[in-house]
Amino acid sequence: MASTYARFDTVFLFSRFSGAKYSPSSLLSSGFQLRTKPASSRLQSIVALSSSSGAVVAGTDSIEVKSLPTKPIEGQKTGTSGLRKKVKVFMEENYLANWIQALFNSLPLEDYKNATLVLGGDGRYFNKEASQIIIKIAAGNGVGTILVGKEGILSTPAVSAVIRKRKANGGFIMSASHNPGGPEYDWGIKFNYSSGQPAPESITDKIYGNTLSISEIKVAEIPDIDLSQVGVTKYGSFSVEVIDPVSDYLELMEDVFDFDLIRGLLSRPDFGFMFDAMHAVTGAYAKPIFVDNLGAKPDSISNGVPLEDFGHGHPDPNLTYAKDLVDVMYRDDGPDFGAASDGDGDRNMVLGNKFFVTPSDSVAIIAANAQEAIPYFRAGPKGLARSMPTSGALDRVAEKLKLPFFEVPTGWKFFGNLMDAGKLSICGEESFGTGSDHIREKDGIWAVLAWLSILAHRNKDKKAGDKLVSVADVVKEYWATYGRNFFSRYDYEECESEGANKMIENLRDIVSKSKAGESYGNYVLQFADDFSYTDPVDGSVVSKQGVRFVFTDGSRIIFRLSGTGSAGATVRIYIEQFEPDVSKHDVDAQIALKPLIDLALSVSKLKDFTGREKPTVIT
Ligand code: VG1
Ligand code: CO
Repeated sequence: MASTYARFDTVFLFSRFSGAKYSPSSLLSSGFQLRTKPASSRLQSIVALSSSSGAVVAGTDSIEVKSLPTKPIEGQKTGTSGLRKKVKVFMEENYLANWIQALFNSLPLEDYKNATLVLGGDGRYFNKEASQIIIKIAAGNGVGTILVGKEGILSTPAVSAVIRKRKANGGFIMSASHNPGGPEYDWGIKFNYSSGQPAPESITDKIYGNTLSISEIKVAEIPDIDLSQVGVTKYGSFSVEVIDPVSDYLELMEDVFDFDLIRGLLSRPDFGFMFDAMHAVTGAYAKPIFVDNLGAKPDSISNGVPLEDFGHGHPDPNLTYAKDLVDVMYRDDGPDFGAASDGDGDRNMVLGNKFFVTPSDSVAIIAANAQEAIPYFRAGPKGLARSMPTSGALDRVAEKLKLPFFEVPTGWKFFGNLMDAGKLSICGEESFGTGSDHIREKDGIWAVLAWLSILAHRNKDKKAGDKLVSVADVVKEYWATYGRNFFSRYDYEECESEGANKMIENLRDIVSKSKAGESYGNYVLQFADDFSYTDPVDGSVVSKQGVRFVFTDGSRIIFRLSGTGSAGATVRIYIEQFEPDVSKHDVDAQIALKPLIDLALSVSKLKDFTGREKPTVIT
């Protein structure tokens, strides 16, 4: 039997707009069987109050916290970025609740007791129900305040920004990011810490450990919170504040960038702009930021309404899944600048007219231009960093600008410590992730504003009729200065796990026997290893982060298994080759890299192990 115990005296406060909508508390019909007081008995005790933030009604009552018995559930180990599974799995009895309770069981008491936590997500299917579950368990564990985005909406970068601005102790992000959403697809949850950064492995390992021993869930018996209006709802010392998802984030962007400079570019009749929100969370941000604040035309935002299933789309901004945008950008009369973002708004793809900017080049170009084009970097970046598989373009910028440089494993959580220690300003991943220490997540809209700043800066003295400096001009000038790092990634999605694991095991075996100086076709091996990383700030070590073959001319082939999929195994192969000769910079990357790609396929015996003839996505 579940035991019930009263917590504290409770004051009810709820928005004037939503007061009549209370329903008895229910977590999930399939999940919890809570005995709740009838709503009417609660409503009788409500006494009207008023508050400046729109919260207007209060009364006293006592919150009841119920201890629900539960059993451990296998497989709740977080991957590269939080826990991701099919939504049907998360909807199974206590699946989400167990993980949330395990999280509270893993945190030091002072990190959540009477503390403030943030909650938001990308608007995907199941977020609304999940919000209520998380709020009730947070209240049940003694959290003081939950700040939640209206309708449960907050982009991943916005969660990070809100945590930092409001000095919250952490936050939950309800998103499976670039994975598709809807009843048949994916759901995910991630926890970020007080600096706004994704929880480090020391915490996620603890959470996983606790999911294997959990026996009770503490749930506050409070009604579902109305998330449709900004305002405060209070139960005793627990309160839920529904916040506007955009304003804190927009304020931060105004601090980082010169909005007047960008407005000057976006309002030019000779500059065409297009942003594809892919029916994902940046739909909520694009119009207020690009149109209302920066003067872009309303029709420059496409797929701008966030939908629970992303309009049946795959909200991954790459050449395959953002095809609508790519088609428009490759028209002769297409816009001069185009960009897209992913499910939760942390990724970005940048295009010029008939020109794709690889993410590895993008971060290098932003870093090379940051000081002159972006006010936040006026004093120059403190340091630069990239994930291991990301091309070495950024390394060359760091060298030229004489900046500290770091190579970390895949996943944004590895950048945060360096930023907190003041060693890192700008960083990126080849997987369409770019960002800086303005927050502790990669940031899609930030990257778009960074590119617009560079273009605006380069074109600020151009008169009507002058030819504008284009995206392609900026990239080619960069290649001419630094050389070009040809880069491509092949993804083989949802392979059978067994074959994929065996392939990686075989590669590890090859690596362990390899010797410098060995020939691989026309390439000579410099070294091969399975990447491991020691955090320069806290000394923590992670290993097995990707098998890499590095050749004497700087070329690399790298193999990893994805840590964000929800079914089977996704194999990623990363291929890179440096070309200093300007006359060879215009070659198509797939042609330039063909010998290395063939080498990667033959060394790994990918076809034999996985049965796959072709990748599902090439970027
Ligand atoms: C992928 C990317 C990685 C990124 C991660 C989260 O991980 O490769 O660079 O940080 O997704 O991005 P993996 O393990 O599948 O390769 V997001 O936008 O999905 O939070
Ligand atoms: Co994402």
